[in-house]
Amino acid sequence: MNTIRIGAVSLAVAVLAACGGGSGGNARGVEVDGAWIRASIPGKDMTAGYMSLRNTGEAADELVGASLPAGVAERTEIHESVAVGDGSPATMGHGDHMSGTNGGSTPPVMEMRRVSRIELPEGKTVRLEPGGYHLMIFGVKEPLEAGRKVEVELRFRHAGTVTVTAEVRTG
Ligand SMILES: [Cu+2]
Repeated sequence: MNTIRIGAVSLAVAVLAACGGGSGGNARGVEVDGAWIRASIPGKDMTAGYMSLRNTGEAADELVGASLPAGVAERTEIHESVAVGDGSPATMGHGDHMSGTNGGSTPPVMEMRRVSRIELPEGKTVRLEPGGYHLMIFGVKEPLEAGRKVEVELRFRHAGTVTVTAEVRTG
């Protein structure tokens, strides 16, 4: 009997410790800072969102999804911008016989791709910023003007759903 009681007590302590983690208050283990959305240009219904994510928990987590209120935008994806085509013949756009002495100095082209998640190692800060990871926001219903505040719902594999307020800025 005694051993069972001890087991139950230490389990309770472990649960308390896990819940007491994120002192920032708005996330169990993930703190979100500096969220902003780029003001959209009239006639374009696409824009991007940025922020920094700090995993204050004791284990790795992942950002797996995000969304804006349905009245603001239709769909939000997680994207990554990457430099591609650095000197590869395919990007030259003419002929397929390279002399081989060119040195391959084609400037890299920035391209973005959808990713299913962003890994958040414990104790680390991962930034969503121009030229890197970002939230791609599609189907913006009306132009998002600077100064406006938009609620962004973030879904983490372990920390669950966290809602933050992002400010719309021009850059
Ligand atoms: Cu994108």
